[in-house]
Amino acid sequence: MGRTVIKFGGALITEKESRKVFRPGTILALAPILSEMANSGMDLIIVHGAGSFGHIDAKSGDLSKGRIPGREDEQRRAREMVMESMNELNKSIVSILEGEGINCRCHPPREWANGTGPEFEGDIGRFEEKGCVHVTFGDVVDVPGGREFGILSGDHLMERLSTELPEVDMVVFLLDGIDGLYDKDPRMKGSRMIPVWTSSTPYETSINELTDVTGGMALKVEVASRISKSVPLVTFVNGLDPGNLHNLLIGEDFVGTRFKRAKSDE
Ligand code: IP8
Repeated sequence: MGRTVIKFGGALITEKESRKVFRPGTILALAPILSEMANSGMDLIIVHGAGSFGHIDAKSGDLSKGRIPGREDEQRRAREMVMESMNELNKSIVSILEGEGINCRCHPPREWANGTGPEFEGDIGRFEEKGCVHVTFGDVVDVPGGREFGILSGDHLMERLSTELPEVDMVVFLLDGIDGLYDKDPRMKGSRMIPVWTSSTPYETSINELTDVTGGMALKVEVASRISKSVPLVTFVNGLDPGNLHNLLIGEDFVGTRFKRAKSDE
């Protein structure tokens, strides 16, 4: 069995609009499946988003812009708050996973990563150790130069881990209650799930500037598309459908969006 990298989207694991409200039920439902996979030899890496434990406070302190002269104290407080909240969220997730018999090893990015975006610096080799499920998350990190700090998205961690670790053969983005990527807002009448996505597939998405400081669905699609150049199976599936995730992980038919390279990209 090769390596699988899974992202728990922030909207799946928290109430996105209400500051620091964790949704334990979603992880409780997924944990037995992940435990079964990890304990039958699958090398698993979990990346989780921040949801309302990170985006709301990061937004009010404008942390993604880096140091803003005149707002240093306010930004320092916001950074400390986001780091503390992310520790809390990570602890809540890991304690559920460990309760299902998963041996977790956590890698808070502030301790090993520097810079934001897909080119951040940091030793990814630490995720290669066998015998445990590695867990990391979107975080506030130091940034070289005058910016001093910024927000490293879990989606950019997904990209680097999926494309640089050896033998990654499956990448899964778990979404909140939708079966995959839709051609337009899934709440709109007539919207359709896209079963196979290539770079020429049209779709529309919007970003909620109030609750998202990284890139929302558009960033996920961009990252998934780049990962699909080197990983055979890259998917978006419903994080609220554990049975479907199980099918995907054991190689059976599943419902979701599969990212493929367009012929013109080859
Ligand atoms: O939710 C953002 O990570 P993402 C991290 O994976 C923070 O984009 C702290 C807002």
